[in-house]
Amino acid sequence: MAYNSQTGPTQRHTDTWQSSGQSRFESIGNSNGGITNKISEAFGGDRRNSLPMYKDKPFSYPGGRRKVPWYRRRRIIGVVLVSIATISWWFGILSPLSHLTRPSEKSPAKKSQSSWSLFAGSGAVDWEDRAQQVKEAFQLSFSDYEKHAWGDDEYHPVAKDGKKMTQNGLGWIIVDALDTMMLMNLTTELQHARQWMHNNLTYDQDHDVSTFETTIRILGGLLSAHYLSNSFPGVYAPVNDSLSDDMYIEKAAELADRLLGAFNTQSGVPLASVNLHSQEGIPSHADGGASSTAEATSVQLELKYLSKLTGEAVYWEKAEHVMKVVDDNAEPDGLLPIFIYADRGVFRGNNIRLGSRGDSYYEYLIKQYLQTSQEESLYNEMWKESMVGIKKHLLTYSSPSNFTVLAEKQNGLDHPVTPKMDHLVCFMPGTIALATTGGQTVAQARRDRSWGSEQEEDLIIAEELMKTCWGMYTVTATGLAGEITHFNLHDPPLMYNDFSGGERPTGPKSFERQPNIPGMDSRPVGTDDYIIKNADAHNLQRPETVESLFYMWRITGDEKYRQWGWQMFQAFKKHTLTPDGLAFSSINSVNSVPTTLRDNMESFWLAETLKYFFLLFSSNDILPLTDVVFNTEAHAFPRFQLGKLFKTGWERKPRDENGHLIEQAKAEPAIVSKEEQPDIPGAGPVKIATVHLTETRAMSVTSTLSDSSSNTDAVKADREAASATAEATITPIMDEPQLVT
Ligand code: DMJ
Repeated sequence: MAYNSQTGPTQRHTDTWQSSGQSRFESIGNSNGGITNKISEAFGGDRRNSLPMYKDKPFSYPGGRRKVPWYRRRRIIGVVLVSIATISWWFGILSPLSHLTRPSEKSPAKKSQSSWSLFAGSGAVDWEDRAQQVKEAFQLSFSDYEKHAWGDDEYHPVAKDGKKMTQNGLGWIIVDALDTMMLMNLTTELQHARQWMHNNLTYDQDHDVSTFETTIRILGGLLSAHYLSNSFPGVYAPVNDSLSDDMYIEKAAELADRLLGAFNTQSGVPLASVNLHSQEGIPSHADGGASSTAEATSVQLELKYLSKLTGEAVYWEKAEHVMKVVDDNAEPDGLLPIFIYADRGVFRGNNIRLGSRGDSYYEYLIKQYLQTSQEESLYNEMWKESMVGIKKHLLTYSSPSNFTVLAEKQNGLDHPVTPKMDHLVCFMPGTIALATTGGQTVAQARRDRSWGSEQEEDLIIAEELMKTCWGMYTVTATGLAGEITHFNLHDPPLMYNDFSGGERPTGPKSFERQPNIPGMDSRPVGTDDYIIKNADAHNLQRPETVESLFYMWRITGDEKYRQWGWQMFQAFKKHTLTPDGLAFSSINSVNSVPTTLRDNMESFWLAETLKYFFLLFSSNDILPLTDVVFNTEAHAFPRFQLGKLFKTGWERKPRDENGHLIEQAKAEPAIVSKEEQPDIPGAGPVKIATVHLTETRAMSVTSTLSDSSSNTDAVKADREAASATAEATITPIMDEPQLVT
């Protein structure tokens, strides 16, 4: 499966891929479901018969018992509690004299609870009710948006207004939320969304969008909606409208064809943005025109699934080829700098992190391996290499409590670590656990012959990092994490590889605070380890920690992860609710109560954060981890077999024992002039004109970039500013609603 950089988005591999020979849009126009037939062929006809266990449950699952939502119930509950307390007091249960009459209540057994005693005995917890409360939070957020900004791509829940990216809007919020509505069985909301899509949604709009964000949120949302509605007919919010379920895949294919324009570069690495109408790629306005590594390498699950669905090879090839270009750089220990030039496919600078711009590269390595049913071993190999690199270079320990920290190397692997974690890094505990067991429970995986000390070790890393991410929540005044957390380290830093096996430091066994007694430290556990700078203290309703809690719960079965999630959900309810009590917003500081709202609802609040809360509290039978992969925006795709139509179209270049390419010592002369390498001391301004683009309109943006991104001092300043969130909260495209990667 050779990559052809000249292959345009409309060119099809009709012979190889058994296309109908018609344009897709012709076949889509056929309401008899030509595309559906193709799809069921691609997956094998029996797919629809293999429904999971929860198929037997009623549609109202998992809740439906409660008619009054929690936000209306609060007052009722308050009245009931006051009444119970009064009656109890009257009859002596809480009476000051009760100890005289009810001594047996003070059983010693009640005192000897585990370190998680706050939650001990939680067999009685009604998790279905908690899932129902998450569903109600979604309904609240969504109905407020429906009422005040329907069809807009951004929403301000305090001002009660929104904004469209384009005249018609791109469905940024609606499409991202489709599969959450399905999983929550929100039929009315889903029908409304489908009607809007049918009447309004077109991607032929003259607008520049982020290649990555549009792929993970919109393409991912459409594909997941297609998967849930077609593979589980009648299960997830079955709708009763006249619209075809093919709508999702038709729009997905149309959108993907437009996005492919971003891949028409000399190397095949996609440009940061693309114009949906002209289908021309556009380089980043910052970062020397380079694309983010994570962005270029986190479109593969979506495009490959689309290829599998449609039988069209072009999406698969374009996405897969990026992986080859990246891997041909043979970066040491599988750790990649966070920027890559789309023209030559070489990295820019030496900044290495698993936070913004780096994160989902690693996530998509292991998920590509799982997506194709573990048939493409090279992605697993790449993931494992990265894990070795993470252990060797990035894992360190906080002082004084020894939380495991997944730090950054901002100036290359030979330089000291920067003890900083973006909240984004918190996808890692769950992803490591997923990689370790392949999605099985630990108990199941331990029975496999392939299980050994490496897996046990990785599982401990997952558990320890999970603690670290949870600590980001417990140390703040609101119980919510800031955007970025710094750590105090030991001096000199203790590194993971300084220890072996059981000698490794571990974080606190418990987060329980000491009672408020003079002389005792009653501050939250980890207070001296965590540093949250004022500029980093905002909370954007991000999902990564609850995402990991969901994986950790499913994989380990340890209920503390559900309990942490419940505490976190309550903190969101308490501190991010708008003054009218009808919506939720991101907030300015996790350390000041009462909170001030940023007046923005991110689309991933609906697509990811609330979905993961819902799944964490729901039955494990919903979307078993052994059957699906979630994309980086929490959209669910099925795992599938390569089958006859697909195969891995590339091989890794051979390396020596040190990971260096054997043929040419890291040659492929990536001759990068100083002009183009602002990370090199003394380098001058960057001209985007030096990015050699094929068929793009890049030449129209030849202006010299502003000083702030073009010289060494400024780059350093930029890096510091990253700490002040500039990189974690980007707005890469002008006139576009805030996009947070
Ligand atoms: C989401 O859009 C995705 O999870 C992405 O990979 C990272 N940023 C946000 C959520 O924080």
